[in-house]
Amino acid sequence: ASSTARPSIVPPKDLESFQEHLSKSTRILALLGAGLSASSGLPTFRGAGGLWRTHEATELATPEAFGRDPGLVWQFYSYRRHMALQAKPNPAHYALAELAKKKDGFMTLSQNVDGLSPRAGHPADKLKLLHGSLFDVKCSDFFCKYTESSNYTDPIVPALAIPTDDADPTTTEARKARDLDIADENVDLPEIDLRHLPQCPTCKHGLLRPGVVWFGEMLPTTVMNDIANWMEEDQKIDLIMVIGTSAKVYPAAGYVDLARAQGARVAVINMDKNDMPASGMYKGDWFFQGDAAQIVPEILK
Ligand code: BV8
Ligand code: ZN
Repeated sequence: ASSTARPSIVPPKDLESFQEHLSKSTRILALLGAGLSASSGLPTFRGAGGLWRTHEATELATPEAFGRDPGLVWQFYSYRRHMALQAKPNPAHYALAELAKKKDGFMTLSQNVDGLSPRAGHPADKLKLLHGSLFDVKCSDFFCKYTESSNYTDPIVPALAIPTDDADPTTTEARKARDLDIADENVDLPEIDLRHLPQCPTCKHGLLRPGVVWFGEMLPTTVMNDIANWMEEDQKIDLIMVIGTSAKVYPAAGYVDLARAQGARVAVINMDKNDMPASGMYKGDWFFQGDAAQIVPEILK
């Protein structure tokens, strides 16, 4: 592709005042959401084609859903693992990784489970994955402590291979179509035998589950503690960049107001002005509208 730099979409005076503040900032946070990976080809959640539009969120991203139908939930996550592995980090992932290497007091809080920030070389000690990762797996048995990180096997087990047409079998559409087929009962639904789902190698009877935080689950305590230590009361925070997120999911979204309470100025990078909740965050000091993949490298340059 031609390397001609696309014309800047950042208003020059905003860019200047932001970069002036950034250069003087020592303690900086970034809160990342699905919009950051949109340009890498991964669907967001709420937008058009978003995962919560094409799937029933509560039907898939909860412990109850896994208890009820682990095969369906694993198909959903196996499909997302497959898509995330096909995707590549975009210039915004790299620009944030570079900033993390350069600025000692910079900490990234990511809601994304797609593994793209780690693949962009983002220093691990400066990247807190609030909602886990598609590539971590752990035992679903409460007492078993088995966990595995960086499991990139695709499909994770043969039974979870993606259908050849790359179609996602867990969309509401696909499930309705199957239900309709079953209605004329000459279709045997490819029910997945639980024994063919990922099994725990340690406790022998637990099913492995995706190492993501589901709705109703606590965020990883180590992550919460690390962030609490970093945000210890007395230290001022100079800036929080809120990148590609509708900031509706808590406690992740709460970090914006916490940062503001410690003096942080707020820079919002989002494709869509209206999508931002009219929360405290909205009174951002800077609002850069457009594709994060284009804006982030520009404002961090
Ligand atoms: C907990 C992993 C309790 C799994 C995820 C009522 C009120 C308040 C809270 C609640 C409530 N009811 C329930 C709750 C709690 C719940 C919650 O917040 N629900 C919301 C929906 C109201 N939270 C929880 O359940 C959390 N746990 O509360 O535990 C507890 C406490 C103590 C003890 C025990 C239990 C756990 C939440 C974690 C859920 N897991 N992910 C998976 O991925 O499958 S959440 C998932 O959805 C993401 O991680 C992310 O957090 C969220 C999606 O948000 P975004 O990333 O922002 O994506 P979205 O599509 O919404 O927005 C994209 C944005 O980008 C848009 O603004 C768009 O304009 C913009 N954009 C698009 N393209 C671009 C772009 N911007 C720039 N460039 C582009 N190209
Ligand atoms: Zn186990």
